[in-house]
Amino acid sequence: MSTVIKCQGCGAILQTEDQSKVGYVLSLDHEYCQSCYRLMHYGEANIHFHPEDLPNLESDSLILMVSSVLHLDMLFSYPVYRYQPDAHFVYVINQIDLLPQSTNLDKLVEKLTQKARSLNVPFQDLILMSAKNTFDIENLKKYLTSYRHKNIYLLGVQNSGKTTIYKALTNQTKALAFKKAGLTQEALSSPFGDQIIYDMPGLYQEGYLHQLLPYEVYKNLIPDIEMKPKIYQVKDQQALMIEGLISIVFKGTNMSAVFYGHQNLKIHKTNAKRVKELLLNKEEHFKVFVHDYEEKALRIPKGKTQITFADMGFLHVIGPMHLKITYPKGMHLSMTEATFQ
Ligand SMILES: Nc1nc2c(ncn2[C@@H]2O[C@H](COP(=O)(O)OP(=O)(O)OP(=O)(O)O)[C@@H](O)[C@H]2O)c(=O)[nH]1
Ligand SMILES: [Mg+2]
Repeated sequence: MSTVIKCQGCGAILQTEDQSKVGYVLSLDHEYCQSCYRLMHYGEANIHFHPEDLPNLESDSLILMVSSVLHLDMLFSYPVYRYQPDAHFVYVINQIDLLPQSTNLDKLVEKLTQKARSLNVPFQDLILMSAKNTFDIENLKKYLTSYRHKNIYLLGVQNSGKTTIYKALTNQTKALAFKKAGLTQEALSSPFGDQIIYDMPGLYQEGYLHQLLPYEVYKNLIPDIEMKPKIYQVKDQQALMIEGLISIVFKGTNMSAVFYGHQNLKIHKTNAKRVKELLLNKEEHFKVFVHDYEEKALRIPKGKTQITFADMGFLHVIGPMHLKITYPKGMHLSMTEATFQ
């Protein structure tokens, strides 16, 4: 009988036959597959594989649906409870350390709970936490032991921090947690008291930065520390250019816009007339650019509106005003009420 050996970084089954497939190693006595090794030592990400099927989950289980605060607009879009109606679901909103410190977290919980109720999402609890905060991890440990389920699954979209939580809960040091989306390939598992915690491969979400840009580029665009507000006063027909990726043309009077994202993002104001030319000659002007763009015209109603740009960050604007946004073709963009003030 042949035994299955898994990569300790991503859970892929190790194999020596096909270099183009996941889990490839020169020799089966290696701890890490070649992709994990290259990611750890050279920061390179070659193979990009996205498991598409929902994994098999035991019925009498506790499922932690992990979401990053960057993905809040899509929070309830995976109806996992339809696939496994007997399980208990707890929503874990991770990476709250990315939100501005002034965020009213109680209000956020209230809003998300309301939304879940209006969508008839069955769940036991909704927890806000940061996997980087030891206090939050200790609280989560205590919380999990209050459940009697044998199996605890960490499930959720790619890059939401499942592996980071798994490592912190189980003191596993070898599993890899990086900004590379789709890193975990197969379930990793570890005992947790008399329970077992499973770190599952991330669910694939369309339109995020990893679909549009190489890892070496997008890892520098996804925020990793508190997103401090960048405030802009804009006049009619002025535009904000965000890296070489997004342009936002404003129409209205007395307008301001606040951008929340990676601290090193390059944002500058320009005239709407220059946007086309800048994007046409993007190679001369920007470090980051794509080749295909699409355009969206948005009518912003009275009050505060949040525009989410994939997993890059948020723009807050106060309507009424009109916006014309040019952005990479296929990038996820949504308009919602502000999830934080
Ligand atoms: N600031 C901050 N970063 C976090 C937190 N949790 C995870 N991260 C970072 O987010 C990135 C992705 O984390 P992972 O744990 O690999 O995410 P994942 O959900 O396992 O991703 P996949 O395996 O691709 O599905 C890593 O760079 C982590 O360091 C958090 O609470 N706060
Ligand atoms: Mg993972």
